[in-house]
Amino acid sequence: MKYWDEKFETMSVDAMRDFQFTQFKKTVNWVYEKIPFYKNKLDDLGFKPNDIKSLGDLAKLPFTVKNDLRDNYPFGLCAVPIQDLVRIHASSGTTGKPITGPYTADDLEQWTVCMARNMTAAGVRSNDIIQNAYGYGLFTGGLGFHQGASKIGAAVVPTSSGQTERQITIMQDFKTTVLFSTPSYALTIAEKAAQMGVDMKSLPLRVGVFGAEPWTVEMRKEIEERMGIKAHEAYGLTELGGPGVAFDCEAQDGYLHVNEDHILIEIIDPVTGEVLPLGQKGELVFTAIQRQAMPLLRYRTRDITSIKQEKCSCGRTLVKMEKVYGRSDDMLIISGVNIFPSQIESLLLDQKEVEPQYVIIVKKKGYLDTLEVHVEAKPAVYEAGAEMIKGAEQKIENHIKGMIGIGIKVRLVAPGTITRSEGKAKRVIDERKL
Ligand code: DLL
Repeated sequence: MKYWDEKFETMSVDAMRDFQFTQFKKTVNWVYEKIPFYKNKLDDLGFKPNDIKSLGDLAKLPFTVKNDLRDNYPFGLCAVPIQDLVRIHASSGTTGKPITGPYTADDLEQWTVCMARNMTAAGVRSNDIIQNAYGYGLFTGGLGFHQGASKIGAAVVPTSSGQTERQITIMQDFKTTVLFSTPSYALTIAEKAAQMGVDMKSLPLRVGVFGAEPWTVEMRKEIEERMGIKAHEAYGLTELGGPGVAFDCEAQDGYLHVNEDHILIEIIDPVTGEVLPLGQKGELVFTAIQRQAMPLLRYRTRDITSIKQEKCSCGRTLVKMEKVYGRSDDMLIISGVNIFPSQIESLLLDQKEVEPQYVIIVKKKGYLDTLEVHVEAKPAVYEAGAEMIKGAEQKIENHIKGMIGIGIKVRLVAPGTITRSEGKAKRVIDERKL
């Protein structure tokens, strides 16, 4: 079976728009009736739910931003009484109050179906043994993937993240065929296996579904190579119910299918808020059209991407969004040039002298912001001594300068000295804020 939900995954664009319109109208009525925050916002605009005549009216609605969720913590944006909730997740974020993700039983079922689509597209089947190394707990990764895997009838091993040696032992003993984790933790597992003398390529593991943080195509290839697997992707966020928002398919063309029967997608100019045309990069904005507990209108994710609408070689018609390489908050501006940490990752990963373990340090020198990249040297390079290291640093600095036009200091550090990730990797240390 190639699709989990053939009807929705391969629906004609016209039929999808009709379906979305019905759901969209229902949702706006629902939030207007049930959530005073939205009623007030729409009243302020003089907009009534019955004014909605087409999907184009979406652009007339107000945005919802992260601070709206924080200001209404914990249940101010909840459309149902607490007794109707069956689950509450939360994301800690980096600053301020956490963000809550409440679910009714129906929300939970829909989320599970979206996860089953994601896994089916990645080639996961009911006879697989899945090691789920996303963190279980408030984070949506652990339970979201668990539910999807149970739905398709596979055997889930709920290892959660961490205890990396044990992950590898279990992988050998249980003959795990599928791994779920963040990409950075997958790399940590591959490295630990090598240290333990385990050849991952000889294990039955064949597929990984990775996400929850930006990772480049180069990183995907690195993981595929080290583990001898096909690495697929999951994208999502707590505010929209967790993973299951978008997923890649066999085409692996750097784009992810969006579950657009559940979520309307727009790309806006992050400064003006104007909706951008297909193909143009901007901030991703989502409207949930099937959720009961917390259906957000025009939620600004801060993730930067673009969208394209074309039938995919996999047969799915679901709109595609480009892989997210970063959030607007993570963008660094150095000498007037905008850079995402993931661009640096791409440039480092094709350098043979270094390992894919790096951290970017942002400093202030006088009035200027500067970047320093610390990347682990391959053991042979490190052992060859100072001259070899200096030469490699110089070469990588030139490579980066040639590609993005700015001077970045590169330091090769000793193998094993950069903190390994067990969840979302911390790639940037901003010393300006220390
Ligand atoms: O990270 C949900 C998730 C769990 C997605 C497991 C995939 C797999 P949050 O902790 O709320 O939720 O973080 C959401 O993480 O806005 C993006 O900035 C980033 N993110 C998530 N998936 C990807 C991805 C989960 N595939 C935030 N590529 C989002 C790039 C991603 N960034």
